[in-house]
Amino acid sequence: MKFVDEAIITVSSGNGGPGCTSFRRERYIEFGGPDGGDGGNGGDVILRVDPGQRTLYEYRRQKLFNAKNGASGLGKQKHGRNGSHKFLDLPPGTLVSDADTLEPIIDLTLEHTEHLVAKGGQGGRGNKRFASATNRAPRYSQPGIPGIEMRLKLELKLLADVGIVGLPNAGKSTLISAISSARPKIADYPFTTLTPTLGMVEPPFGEPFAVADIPGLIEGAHEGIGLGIKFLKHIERTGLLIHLIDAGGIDPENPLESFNLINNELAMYSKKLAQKAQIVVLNKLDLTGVENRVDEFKAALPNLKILAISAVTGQGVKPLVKMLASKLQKE
Ligand SMILES: Nc1nc2c(ncn2[C@@H]2O[C@H](COP(=O)(O)OP(=O)(O)OP(=O)(O)O)[C@@H](O)[C@H]2O)c(=O)[nH]1
Ligand SMILES: [Mg+2]
Repeated sequence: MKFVDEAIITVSSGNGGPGCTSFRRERYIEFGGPDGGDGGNGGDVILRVDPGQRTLYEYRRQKLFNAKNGASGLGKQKHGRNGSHKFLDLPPGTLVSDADTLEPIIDLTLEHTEHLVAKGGQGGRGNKRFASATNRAPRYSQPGIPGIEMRLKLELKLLADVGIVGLPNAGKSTLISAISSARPKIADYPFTTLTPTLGMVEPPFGEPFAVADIPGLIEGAHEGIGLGIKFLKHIERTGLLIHLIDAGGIDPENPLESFNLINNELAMYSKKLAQKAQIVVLNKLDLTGVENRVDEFKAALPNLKILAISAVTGQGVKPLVKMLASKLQKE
């Protein structure tokens, strides 16, 4: 499913440096002519497309991007140095708009390489430029033109790398809250989540990746029962699934009941979903008495690597993130 990753940032181009008022001073010449140089131009803010980037993650962390100011002009007709440009590297597919008017500015695609969004202010002219036949010694030089500040809204349609599947109430939304900055509603009743939420996860190594929390699946989801079917379609395109199970709900008589139910729903929906790599995760390890259930579950699936976590206390969550990162890296 395509999700929208968003960031609002502020960019400002550099101020133009002021022109200089100065007069030549040489030995034996009492009144030298004007020799004040121009101020440097302020740097521009330029958007660049970087095909290697996939998320706006960086732009959620850093919010201010300034090009440098132009330097003042100097005597002896020296120009001030131009301020350096600020380049922002963005992933292809980023829609950039003015955050205040919501007017679109540019939809960056691979065909665009660079796009100037905020031009730097021009440097002021030095007094040398104002010399004329009637005014041989102008005492006037221009100030630089100020740069422009603007707020940009960045939006990127993003494909989730990992989908979390499981029964309602398994703790899917709690898990995405534990591993990303997403904050979906969490509550102790089924069908709390009605629409998918996307969270960006920053693992200790490798690239940030996007995880989708979708509404819980129930028996008959593939036939359209519950909310499931609408969202099964979307997780078909993720690289990896987390199959999340409430360990407290494991039936000692039939430990794989809910695990099989979900897998059956996935398989009935599509072969592709059934074959997708899964990480099986037992949640709510903090509840008293669940350890036995975890053991029973593991004993029923001896050949599968199964993680046990508590999305609430964070136990086992870091190893899960590392495992996701390394599986995604291998893809
Ligand atoms: N004790 C304990 N409770 C948990 C844990 N994870 C989630 N819960 C609780 O389980 C309930 C359901 O959590 P959610 O995250 O809303 O579950 P969900 O899978 O997103 O549910 P749906 O959106 O309805 O499919 C909430 O009361 C959570 O506080 C856990 O690790 N330990
Ligand atoms: Mg939920």
